Amino acid sequence: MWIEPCKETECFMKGLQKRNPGQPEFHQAVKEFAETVMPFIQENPRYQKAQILERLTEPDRVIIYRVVWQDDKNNVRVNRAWRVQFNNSIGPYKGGLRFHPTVSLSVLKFLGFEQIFKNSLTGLPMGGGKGGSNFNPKGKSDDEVMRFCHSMMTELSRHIGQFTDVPAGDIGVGAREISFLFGQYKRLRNEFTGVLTGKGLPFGGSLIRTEATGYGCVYFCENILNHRNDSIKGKIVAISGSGNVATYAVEKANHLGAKVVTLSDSSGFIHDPDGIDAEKLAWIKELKEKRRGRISEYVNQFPAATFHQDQRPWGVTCDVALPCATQNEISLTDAKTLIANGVSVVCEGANMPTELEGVYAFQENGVLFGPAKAANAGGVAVSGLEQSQNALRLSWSRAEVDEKLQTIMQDIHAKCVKHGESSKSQPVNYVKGANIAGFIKVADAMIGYGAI
Ligand code: NDP
Ligand code: 2IT
Repeated sequence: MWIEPCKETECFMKGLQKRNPGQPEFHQAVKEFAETVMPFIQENPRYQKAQILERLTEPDRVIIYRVVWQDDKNNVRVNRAWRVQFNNSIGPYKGGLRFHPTVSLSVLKFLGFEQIFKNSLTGLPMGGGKGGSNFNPKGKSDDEVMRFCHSMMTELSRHIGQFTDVPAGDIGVGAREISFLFGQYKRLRNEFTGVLTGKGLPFGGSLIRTEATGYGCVYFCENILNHRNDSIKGKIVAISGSGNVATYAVEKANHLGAKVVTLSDSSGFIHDPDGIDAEKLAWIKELKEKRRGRISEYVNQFPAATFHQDQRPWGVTCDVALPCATQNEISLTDAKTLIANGVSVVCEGANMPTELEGVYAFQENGVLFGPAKAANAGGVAVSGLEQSQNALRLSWSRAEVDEKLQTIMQDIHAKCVKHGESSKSQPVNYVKGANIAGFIKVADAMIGYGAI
């Protein structure tokens, strides 16, 4: 009997929600994708016949495991960790590890799902995966973080490998954590391979990987503006977050002549009308990377700025907004405020920072909206370049990697325009463009493999 696949997003989503109860973030990510890709699938019945959307939304496998470690007082502590190996049709699984108390299967499935298409957009041979733990690194000593990472890798090492699955950083996982994780992998396997990316420079890391997501996001924003015969130069920019992605987005926005007036963390945001220049940024990097401090401390150092407790920066008037903290940090209300204040471009440095209704509001009001899959792909792209360098046993210069990153972001922009521009007079639908362009490569590979 022929099983008719769903032809409508609504029908498809009903089934997906039933199969995956209690996973709202995963539902949200799939809905945004299915809404734009379903019409394309209908125009190309071979995708429908092969049930590609049904297959793509079911991970290859999910590994769930216990991580036991001891704190500084010798208490035994228990966390849960996951690795979602979503799809390896076009290359080994690739995607970050997140350490945050809010990490759940739903969050990691949304991230892993989006990673499939983001990685496809980069043009590099990388499948999609994501992992992490509900471990909270805040307030933990370096030794505690080390013991947690070593214990986590003891299990994770059975499931990853340079040709199988190559994790990297994400929220709460930076240079310190990647070093602990890599050290333990090397010890367990007696093998020095590019099993992780975002590694330190002395042990196989790539130049520009630290900067890549923030830089790439601003390059993508510049591409969007250039397509409209405009540029970021002289624009007022609001950025959220103050971690890896946010700080390097500030740096590149400054390089290109923009003025960044906000940053934030989970306690609130700072507004500096004079702009966060290179000197202030150096102070923030020291605060965040070395002292692991809070963004509120900025106003003690730079009194012209103000701190707004428990608020997000979207009420500040800006031309460009770059959400670089976490998922669902721009609500419909925030989007309406940004629109009312005249924002012209929103580019997602974080993953799924805009609620779906917010995305629709931006699009309906002519705001150029660069979705995460495209706009923050620079990080994983340079991870891919790190893998290439590891395989070749050599290191490229800063300039070489930066040039490749810029080319990749330009190519992604061109793919979005190809599949998302209906006419020259209409704004490009970057959501549609990114989803369809990312989908085609993965779907064609899957069809080639047969019913797997
Ligand atoms: P970091 O851990 O370096 O920084 C995260 C920042 O976001 C911190 O300022 C943090 O504040 C804030 N934040 C985290 N959770 C919340 C929350 N629930 N509410 C408010 N603020 C929050 O992470 P990254 O900069 O690496 O990641 C930021 C975003 O970019 C994430 O969405 C990530 O998935 C995405 N991304 C990261 C890439 C990378 O290469 N690192 C690549 C592509 C995307 P606080 O310290 O108070 O928690
Ligand atoms: O969301 C992301 O793309 C990342 N956290 C980076 C993944 C990677 O493998 O570099």
